[in-house]
Amino acid sequence: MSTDGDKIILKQVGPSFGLPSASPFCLRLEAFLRLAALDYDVDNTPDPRKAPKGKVPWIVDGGRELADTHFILEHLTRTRGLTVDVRLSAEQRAVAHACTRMLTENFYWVIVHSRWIYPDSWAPFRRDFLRLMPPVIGPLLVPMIRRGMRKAMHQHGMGRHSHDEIAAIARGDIEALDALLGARDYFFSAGPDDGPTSFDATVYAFIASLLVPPFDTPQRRVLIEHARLTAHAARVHARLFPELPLPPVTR
Ligand SMILES: N[C@@H](CCC(=O)N[C@@H](CS)C(=O)NCC(=O)O)C(=O)O
Repeated sequence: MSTDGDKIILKQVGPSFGLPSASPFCLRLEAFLRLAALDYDVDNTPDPRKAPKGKVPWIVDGGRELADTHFILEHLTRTRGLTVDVRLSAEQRAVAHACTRMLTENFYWVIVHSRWIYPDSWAPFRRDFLRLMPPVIGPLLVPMIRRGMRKAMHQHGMGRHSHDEIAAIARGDIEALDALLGARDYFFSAGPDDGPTSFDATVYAFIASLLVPPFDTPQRRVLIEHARLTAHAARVHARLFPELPLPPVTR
């Protein structure tokens, strides 16, 4: 960890499943930091209870703690005068905003279901997740976290649907993103000079989080049908995390 007060410190859940973080929100933020070429150090902490809002990720910037990816992206864009999104029109920003909400408030729970709830993926997910936990108390904490996830899924509403209905909900979000991307390399790009924007980083984080962990779930099978979207995730990953080649996607 850096002692340099000017460097951003990213507090996040550590790497898992071949991705830089087990958490889609942490992945969103780190992808953004890299896209914007900001200098940062990572502090992998598995305990969201230490976070200002009890959730990961959060950052320390100039000694100040800041939570929530939405507010962090806004803060960094404003304080660093970032230009990663300048090529987007007002209409494109509005669509990106709505789709970001779809990913963070709806699709996130599709991912949670595929990891914490879907019966066939539970054993392999538990095995991988345990590696992020402290050795002795980890196995005791995991059932408690799973109970909390079930409760949160129920309160959100996603947890009241059947597995097939959750796959149908995932299909709606996936088809919307796939249609919006079309044959382009990056969202809303008009040609080869248009690189990724913060929206590409966000879509990448949530799509890769369902795609890469090798848990065979109905919603992941739906995603694998959409080659343009999965290729987009691989493209963004290769550009932003070249040191960590994406593991081959297996069924
Ligand atoms: N709105 C937050 C959501 C972050 C979030 O839900 N993080 C999850 C991990 S992916 C978390 O910390 N969950 C722990 C909990 O809810 O207790 C953001 O955009 O940063």
